[in-house]
Amino acid sequence: MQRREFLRSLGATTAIAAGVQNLGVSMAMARTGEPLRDLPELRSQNGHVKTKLIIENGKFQVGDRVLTVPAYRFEHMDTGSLPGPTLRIRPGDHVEWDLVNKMTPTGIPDGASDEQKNMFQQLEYTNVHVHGMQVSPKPGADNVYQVLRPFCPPEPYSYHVPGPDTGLPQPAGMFWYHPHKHGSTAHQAWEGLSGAIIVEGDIDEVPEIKNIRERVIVLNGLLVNPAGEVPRAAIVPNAGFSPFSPIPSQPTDIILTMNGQLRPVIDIRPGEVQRWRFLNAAPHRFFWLNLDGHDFYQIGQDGIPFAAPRPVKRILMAPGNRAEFLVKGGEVGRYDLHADQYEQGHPGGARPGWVIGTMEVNGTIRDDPLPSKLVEPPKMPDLPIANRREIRFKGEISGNEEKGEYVGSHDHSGGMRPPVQFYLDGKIFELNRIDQKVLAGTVEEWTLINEDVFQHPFHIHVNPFQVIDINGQPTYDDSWWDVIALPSKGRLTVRMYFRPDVDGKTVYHCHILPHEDNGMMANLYIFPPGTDMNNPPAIPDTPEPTGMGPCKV
Ligand SMILES: [Cu+2]
Repeated sequence: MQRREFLRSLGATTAIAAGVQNLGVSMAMARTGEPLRDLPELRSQNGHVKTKLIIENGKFQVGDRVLTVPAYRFEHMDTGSLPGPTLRIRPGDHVEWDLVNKMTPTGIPDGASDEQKNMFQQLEYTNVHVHGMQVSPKPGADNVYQVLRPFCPPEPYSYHVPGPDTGLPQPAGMFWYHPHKHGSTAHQAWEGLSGAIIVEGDIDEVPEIKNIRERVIVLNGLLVNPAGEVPRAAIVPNAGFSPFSPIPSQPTDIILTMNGQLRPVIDIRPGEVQRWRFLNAAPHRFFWLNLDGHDFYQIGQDGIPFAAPRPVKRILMAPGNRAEFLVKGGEVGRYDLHADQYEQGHPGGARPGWVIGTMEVNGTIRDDPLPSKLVEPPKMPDLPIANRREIRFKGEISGNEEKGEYVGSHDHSGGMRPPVQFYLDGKIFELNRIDQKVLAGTVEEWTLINEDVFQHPFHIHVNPFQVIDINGQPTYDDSWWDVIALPSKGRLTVRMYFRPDVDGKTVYHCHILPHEDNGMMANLYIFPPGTDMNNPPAIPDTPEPTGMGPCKV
């Protein structure tokens, strides 16, 4: 099939599936409208958390469906939670958890090999990433190169959350954890494997915030087939051939949930101020949030607080983004919370609009104050720009006819070449190719060039960044981000400070997780301060994961 015809047929099947999706919503009406639930939580005690993070298959009622998916639980919990339970900590805490993988395959086994490829594979292999946490990426800590096969011995992870003693404490806000095993990241996100990490600190002491009702809200995009399982092939709702997989997909449906619920109800009193913390844990879908009749007073982005609340009508959340804001209840009534239709550049068309929940204003009138100022946000150090880089994003979608330069030894060695690939600087991910070498303690500017219509969201581990310009226009905005959607066929420049006390090998990638799994990821090596960057030491190879299949069934 010619490329253009293929894209046209993709558009057609997606349109059919959109109808199926709407049908799914109306059928589910009977089960919507439950009060928004609070997720289970584990709070650090005396600066410490020690638990197990267990993944186990379970059954979950979502709308009128029963989903069979793997879910996270902490050691003290009897059953898993969809999405996962919340971890609540403070700067300076030490977190230790052992990851336990009891995932069992649903659907067609994928014939996992132990070779890392840039395609969907090893769908029950996992690991865990603490997104936005400014902790070491080294083995034993936030190491995304680790691979834990099912029913193998638990994998210990331990994180020293930067405290005030570092001079650069972890900001107080919302972060999150999710699987980051290359090849199964998207699949496990479609299953809802994700959980919030709340870091409490200075902003929690702001008088107008301190005692108000807080809601931790995890948005998921769950991809389910009629059996209530996440199919092993499709990545977008379509009834035919999936562009992301070599095998035909099943009819599927994406459902958007808040804390695992379809269209839940959030109650608030007239004049009451609540604090809502939103995480977009969906692998592929932007949420363009707005609430009928109400403004949002945004107090933080990607876990990093603002100096003062910013009133906004809408907030755009790319996959991986967090937005924290205050909402003040208006007059008694019901107000829908929307994820508006959004054109994120997908060849299948705009993602359709959804009502994801409802706010119900009821009860005794009060008049809670909104804060006028918050806290002192982290400052970009006044250092010369040590390096300027350009990173190019390009995929075999969005109307691109030509292919990028094909680099990637694994796929040359006889492995199946994925049908669609996504490139950074013309290359697909390669475990032991170091793409960028940086020096801890320096400031750099990276210009991110998007050659696609698709708004690839850039994410980098460990250190957040500020956006200096978009398409050459200065932003004059001191917000910090760890995920930023790139403009269609455009560019933006980010300024990053590589904190001096964290070094090691880690990654940057597109946070559209099917793009990441299909190659749009690269390695970053952060050398410790004092390294001679003209003659840096050799970097040892990251060992390939060894062994195949589960340890036992
Ligand atoms: Cu992308």
